[in-house]
Amino acid sequence: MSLRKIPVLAFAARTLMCLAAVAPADAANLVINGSFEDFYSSGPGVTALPGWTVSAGNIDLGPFGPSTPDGLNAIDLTGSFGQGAGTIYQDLPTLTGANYSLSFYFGANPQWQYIGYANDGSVKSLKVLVDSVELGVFSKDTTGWAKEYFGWEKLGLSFTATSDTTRLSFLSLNGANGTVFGPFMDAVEVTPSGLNPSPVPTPGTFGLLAAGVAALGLVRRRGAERR
Ligand SMILES: [Ca+2]
Repeated sequence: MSLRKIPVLAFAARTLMCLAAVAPADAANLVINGSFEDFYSSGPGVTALPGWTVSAGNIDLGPFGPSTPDGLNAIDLTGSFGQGAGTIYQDLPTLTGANYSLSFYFGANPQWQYIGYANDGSVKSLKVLVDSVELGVFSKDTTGWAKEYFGWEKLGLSFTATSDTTRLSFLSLNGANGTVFGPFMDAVEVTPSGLNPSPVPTPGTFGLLAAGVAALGLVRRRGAERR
């Protein structure tokens, strides 16, 4: 093998490795502070949260008892002080055309039956948005639940990214007229789950693929010339 061929082979191998790395089997969570264990302040009425933007109302963050699905903290997406329904979002780094799995724990606050603050009904609901697309609305009826039973359930969803930044939003649908009991959430995870069967190549990925194929062709042609 000539010395000149080594960089070409290395480049081709790197290119193929990059393409293979699009959907690793055990990819890391793209969500920062998805379990709400990191915080500036906990308790009722939180409006700032590491990794997230609280873009409407406020949230209640803290330990909500031993049933919390992951770590110590979870959030009630309907906050306190009559600020209405809370909304949080996070912008995730994504690859256009790639598929992603989203999971999170969803629960509901039953404490309107035990604490005398304003409440807007037994059903607690949240909406999930990916950019402006609604991924789902999820509800739980808390009637008759014990004070510290939150009905935690792990939900699994999926989406396809349409740009290199994807905004993941969670909106409480409770909180009208200053009511303060809402949907709970914890342990938000987003991981790559593979490319679409017919992805639309972006200029970047198409260029990378073309460069890899061209490099392999160059190696093959040089091999033929040597024979
Ligand atoms: Ca947590």
